[in-house]
Amino acid sequence: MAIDYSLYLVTDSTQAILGDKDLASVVEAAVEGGVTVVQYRDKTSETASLIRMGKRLRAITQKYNVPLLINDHVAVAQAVGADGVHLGQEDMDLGTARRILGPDAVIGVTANNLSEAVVAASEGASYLGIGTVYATPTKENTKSIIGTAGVKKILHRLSTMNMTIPTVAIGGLNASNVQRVMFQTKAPTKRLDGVAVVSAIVATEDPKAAASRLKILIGRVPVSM
Ligand code: TZP
Ligand code: MG
Repeated sequence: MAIDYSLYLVTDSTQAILGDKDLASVVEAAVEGGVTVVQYRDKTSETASLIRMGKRLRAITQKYNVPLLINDHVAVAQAVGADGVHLGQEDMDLGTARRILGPDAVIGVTANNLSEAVVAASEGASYLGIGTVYATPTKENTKSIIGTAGVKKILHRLSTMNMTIPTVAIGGLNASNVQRVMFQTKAPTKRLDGVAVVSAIVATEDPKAAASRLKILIGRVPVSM
């Protein structure tokens, strides 16, 4: 089944981003607004609580027929029946995750640079999360800010290598820059399949409206081009 990566929601359970809202309600509203993939990312909760919330998110994503991926935790993905996982460079290696989850699992990998992108693509990642595009308080690692130029460079290399792997950009993306990121990074045979956002949806009072606005923007060529 081909996945629509166009508006990829990454969750955050911290008070700073989620506030007092219920994560499952935010995810449901976001999916109603047009989010096409959900990644459950929770860096602090214990396994039991990850599984509890993961199961709630599984029920919601199943209802709307949207894929659910789990950040970092392959065992949690299995326990909740998620479609797959998203792995950073510091997480379980792709081959091991693939052996555990099987050939049909969706396994995404974060790529901060050209070599990480090419390695993950050739080792059978299902998609790449490319970033960090812009600095963001949601993830404090300013050394790997690559900008639109960095994203474009990676897409060009994948394009020249005829690598058709889906790609999403991540990091500091919001309604004021997603069009630019989508359209200024295009390579001859390769463009971003979508954008991944955390705070632009999770930190808003109206996640449904935020998602539907982003969805419109990413499909529309900016007037300035
Ligand atoms: N990986 C690179 S940046 C980032 C992740 C998970 C966080 C992006 O958060 P936001 O709020 O969409 O900038
Ligand atoms: Mg990780």
